[in-house]
Amino acid sequence: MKRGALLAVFTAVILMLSFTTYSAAELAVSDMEFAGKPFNEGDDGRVQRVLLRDHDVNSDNVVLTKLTVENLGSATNDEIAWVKVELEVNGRAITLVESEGFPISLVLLSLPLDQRTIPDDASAMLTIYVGIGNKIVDGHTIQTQVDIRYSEGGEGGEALAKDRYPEVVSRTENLSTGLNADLEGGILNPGDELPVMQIQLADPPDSNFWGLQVTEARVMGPTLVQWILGTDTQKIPIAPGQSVVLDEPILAAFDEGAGTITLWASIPVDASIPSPITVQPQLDLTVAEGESRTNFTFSDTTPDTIVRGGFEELQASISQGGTILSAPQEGLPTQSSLCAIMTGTALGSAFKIWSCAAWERCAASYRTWRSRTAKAT
Ligand SMILES: [Ca+2]
Ligand SMILES: [Ca+2]
Ligand SMILES: [Ca+2]
Ligand SMILES: [Ca+2]
Repeated sequence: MKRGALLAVFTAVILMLSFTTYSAAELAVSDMEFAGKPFNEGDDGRVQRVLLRDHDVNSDNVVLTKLTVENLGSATNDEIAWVKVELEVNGRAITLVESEGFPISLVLLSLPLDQRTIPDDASAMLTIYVGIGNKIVDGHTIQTQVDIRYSEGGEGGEALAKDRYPEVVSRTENLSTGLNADLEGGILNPGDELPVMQIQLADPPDSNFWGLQVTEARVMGPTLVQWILGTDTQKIPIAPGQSVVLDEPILAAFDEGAGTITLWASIPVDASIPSPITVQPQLDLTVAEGESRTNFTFSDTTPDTIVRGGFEELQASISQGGTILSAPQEGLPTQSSLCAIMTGTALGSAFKIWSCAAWERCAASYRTWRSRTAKAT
């Protein structure tokens, strides 16, 4: 063999040996398959965890030398407020880097050795956190990929870990809302306070701990009506026709929960109602989740009617829902007392409290009684 050929073989062997030597340092780097909940505007949290494990026959520590983190997802840096990479070794967490976006390329050599060393046959956890900005594109994703370079003894190595489950950004306004269609329209008399609209609100799973609060409301409807907005435990009067910022927001739903906001119409006892008034309000709500605000408009689909109370309106008054009436009462005959007297007479007993069903039954008996009386006279 010629001298030149021998040299080539020798060089090749040296190269092979050096390559083998280079890949001998082996740090097991594995993505922990962290899957977070969707991020709303302003949310933050972890997106990827990577386990770094030294497990070999040598007794050398592993020293991290370079770190690269890129985002393979569709979210741009405009949607990301910050990125943080943390390394936890022996129960001690060190922030390796904080950045305004991706990619991160970091030479670790300037960091003290104890902050980037994984002791022989020990493990460490690398965690990537992101903070989400306020302008996001719904459905965009964050999928990080970490590239780690390290040395062990005199050798070096490199490993990649790609986040198996991308995280998604989701706009706060994706909270689900709906008008309760089961709330029927009915009749309102002076003195009544009845629910006329119900809005269901739900906060889908997210990375924050905020529930939903109504912070501002406007009701467009008859000015005669006194509007009350709230829940079973929190009721706030709302002046008609103007946007009202609530001093005390109404808690509509807990984080990732669902709840109902009710609009009651209260008719003053002394209201003058020369002719029936239709109540079909429009309700504007501002719903806050943390710092995010979303506006919604709902229109009542089941109108109610306000009519003057009294004997002649009895037939129109029977569709009230859920009212509890006490009867009989002294003084001028009201619908409830008349009805109680009629039914009481018919059944030969006295009734103290009328449920909705009893009220309708009583109204039916009254109509029967009236038609019989009319026939008899
Ligand atoms: Ca080792
Ligand atoms: Ca993930
Ligand atoms: Ca949410
Ligand atoms: Ca939430």
